[in-house]
Amino acid sequence: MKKILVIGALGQIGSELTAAFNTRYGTGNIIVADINDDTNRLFPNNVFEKIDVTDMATIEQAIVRHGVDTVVNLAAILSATGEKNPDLAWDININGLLNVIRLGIKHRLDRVMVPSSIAVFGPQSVLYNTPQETVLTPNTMYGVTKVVGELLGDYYFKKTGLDFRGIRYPGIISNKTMPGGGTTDYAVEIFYEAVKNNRYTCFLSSESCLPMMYMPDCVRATVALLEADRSRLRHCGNYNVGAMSFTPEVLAGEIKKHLPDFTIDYQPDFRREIARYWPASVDDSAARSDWGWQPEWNIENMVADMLQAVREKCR
Ligand code: NAD
Ligand code: AKB
Repeated sequence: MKKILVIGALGQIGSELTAAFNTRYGTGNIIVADINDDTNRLFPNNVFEKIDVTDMATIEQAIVRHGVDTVVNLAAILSATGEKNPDLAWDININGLLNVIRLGIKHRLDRVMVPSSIAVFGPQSVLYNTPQETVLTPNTMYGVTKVVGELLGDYYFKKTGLDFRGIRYPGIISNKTMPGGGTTDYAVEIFYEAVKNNRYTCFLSSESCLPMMYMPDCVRATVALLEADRSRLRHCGNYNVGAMSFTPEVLAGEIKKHLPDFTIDYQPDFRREIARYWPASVDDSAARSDWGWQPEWNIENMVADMLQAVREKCR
């Protein structure tokens, strides 16, 4: 891993993962790419490439021009947006991923990372302590693309030796860049509404329990898997990782400890149906034993930290 191309670097995860890469590997070794321009000047000191992940030629030019040996592809359409535009979700999540895989094989890249999601699970999956290896019958196009992505990574690893890696992220909670059209987005929005208005109307129901993770843990997990010795990895793109699980009601209760007048009400929409078949918690024993996964953040310290950060942002 000497030169890393991060595609989709301006999104919720990319904006913080790329900053961590800059610190860890050196800004000169990280090529920032996105379909959008870096108008917010998130990465003024990195080389920036405007790349549409569905356009293989522009990715290949960047790989060759910069001597890239590792690609982290974060470009995706998430669950809620994917239900509104399933063709676009397929195009970006699958054709984009195939471009990265094909170029990884052609240019003999050291490794390729593409995240998966708890969205791979569906009505036939066990909902509590969901095993890594289980029936995967997602009922969203996003989930379908994530299952196919995991299978493609596994297939090309076995056929060609391409070192494909991925984590099934839970809902990611963060305060730098807003989430981009998912079902777990409520767990970020709630903090901004709590700080600004002391109230929040939730699009899930009070009892929708989902696995979640705070961004510092997400970054640590991603770096740990990326750096892990391949010989210790028994899986490719489908590592379950857990950190905390809660319902909107429990999260609101935790926020109330800091803001006693905070109130929540519920107007569930189509996203409640998506959440219904996602796990409440996952069994991440493979990640723990293969690459030492261990979460550091729980609901209590995450809520305290989020409220402080969002208060400062909204000042
Ligand atoms: P995001 O929507 O916040 O960011 C995606 C980025 O990709 C954006 O900057 C967008 O401009 C860019 N992009 C979109 N289409 C593109 C294209 N055609 N070419 C190049 N760039 C394009 O998403 P995120 O939350 O940062 O997710 C990153 C990855 O993690 C995705 O694979 C997602 O499925 C996965 N994931 C995220 C979460 C979460 O809670 N954030 C949970 C599970 C899995
Ligand atoms: C979404 O809600 O779509 C994402 C995810 C869990 O993959 N946050």
